[in-house]
Amino acid sequence: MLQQLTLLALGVALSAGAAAQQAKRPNIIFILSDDHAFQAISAYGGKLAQTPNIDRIGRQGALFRNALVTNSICGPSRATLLTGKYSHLNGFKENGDVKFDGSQPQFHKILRQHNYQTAWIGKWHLGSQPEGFDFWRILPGQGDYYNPDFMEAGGKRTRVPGYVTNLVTDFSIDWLEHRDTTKPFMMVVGHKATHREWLPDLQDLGAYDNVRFPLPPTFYDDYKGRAAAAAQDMTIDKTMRLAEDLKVHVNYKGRYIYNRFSPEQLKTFQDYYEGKVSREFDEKKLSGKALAEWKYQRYLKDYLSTAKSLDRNIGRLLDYLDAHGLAENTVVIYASDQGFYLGEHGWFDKRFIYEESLRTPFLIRYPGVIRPGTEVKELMTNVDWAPTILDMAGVPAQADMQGRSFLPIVQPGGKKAGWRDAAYYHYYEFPQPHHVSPHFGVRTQRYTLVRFYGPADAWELYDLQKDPHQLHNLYGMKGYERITATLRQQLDGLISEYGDTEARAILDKKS
Ligand code: SGN
Ligand code: CA
Repeated sequence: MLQQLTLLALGVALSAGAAAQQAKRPNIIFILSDDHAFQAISAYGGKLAQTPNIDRIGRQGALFRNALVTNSICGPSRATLLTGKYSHLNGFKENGDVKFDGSQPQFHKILRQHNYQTAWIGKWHLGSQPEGFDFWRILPGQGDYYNPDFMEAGGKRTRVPGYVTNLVTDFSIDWLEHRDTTKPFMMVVGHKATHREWLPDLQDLGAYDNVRFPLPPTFYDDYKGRAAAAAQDMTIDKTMRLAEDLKVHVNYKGRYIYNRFSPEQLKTFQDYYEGKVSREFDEKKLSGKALAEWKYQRYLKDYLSTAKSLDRNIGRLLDYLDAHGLAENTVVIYASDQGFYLGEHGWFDKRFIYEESLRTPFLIRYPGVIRPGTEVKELMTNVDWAPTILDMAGVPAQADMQGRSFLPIVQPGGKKAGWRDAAYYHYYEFPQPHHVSPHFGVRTQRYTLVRFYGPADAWELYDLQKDPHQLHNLYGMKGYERITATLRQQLDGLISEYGDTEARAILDKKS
């Protein structure tokens, strides 16, 4: 009897403890933008633009210098966030026509089982509809910048007047306003910005007109010794379209994105792009390098003007948290689905294992746990995102998730021993839309070793310390035999660890 009573008392004590623990469980907001390059974020030292609100997250928390993605395109990155798994296991390797299998385990479903209220708002881009959220309201496909359609559970699809970044923020705040306040929450805010074709909000048109951006040192890369880089179709010079991308004499009637504009929106837009940009283009009569450089300037102006609204809206969300007493107990993460080229190697787009698209911005504010101004150099990848979020909620990660919680390495006095010293990457989508040869590889603090397969069938090796711009492929060069063998061993180990049988077969067959 006594024993029973003691057990009972213990049970009460435990559940009170669990309740206290539960009360402390943080809310989590994951802001996930699209194609936003770290070079365009001032917290990363980028000089191109000021991003005071994104910077604020890092200043009050941590900034990751080596946050890498495992497959640098949109859908696959989101599928990895949801599942904590590489593309070959979650089944979403390319954007294409594939549909994400939403019946599989995902981090938000686990949170929901543990009493979290969950939502995904904004860009989703996974072909199928979200499963297992309390609420979702998404952009169909890539979504539109102006007067976009939104979809909700039950298939309701409505066109909403306004600019996409403002709307996604409005809907996110609206969900917070109406949430069940007895539960902690996890919300993903998925932005379309800064995806191609880079349509800024009307108020930001011309925001960078008086700026001349420096050409990246690799703008005129000749791709010597790099067959895949030479074969791509993603240069500003040749691939970027004057009309659709840079809005020079757009066929406004013929393009569906402009058919969605209201007459007032269209007028403001045309006043700028016809009256100013296209007129300047006509007057200059550029060709050759001068034209490529003009395109680069216009690209950055549109891209950064689109990002300006993104930063402003992130400020709006942070202000909401402040004003409603939520900032202290809410983790805020800002990340992009991958990095992006802003003229490096002459490119826009992403896909390659090279630095600008491999590394993605990642900043996190976690009051009371992460010390303000923390900088993390360890290799973290997007398979770590789901296990980390579960860890923050005090929930064990599902056993077959392939990442690890990074909380131990980001906390004061962080335990860095035993953290990964090499990250694995595998990109698949070929040939459309940018003709980037599939490849897999390994990235350590200092080196990248990559195996391209498909039409460009070759190895590449880079020493990031000596060659941060990755112009010199050292593979097969004298003096690099030992490091190549070490990296090759690491690559083999990772392929086995993650169970990438396709990569294994390619290595076994051809090398
Ligand atoms: C579209 C773009 C491509 C871009 C992909 C994938 N072309 O196809 O430039 O690489 O999306 O982007 S566009 O003419 O339609 O803009 S992702 O972010 O969704 O992976
Ligand atoms: Ca993207």
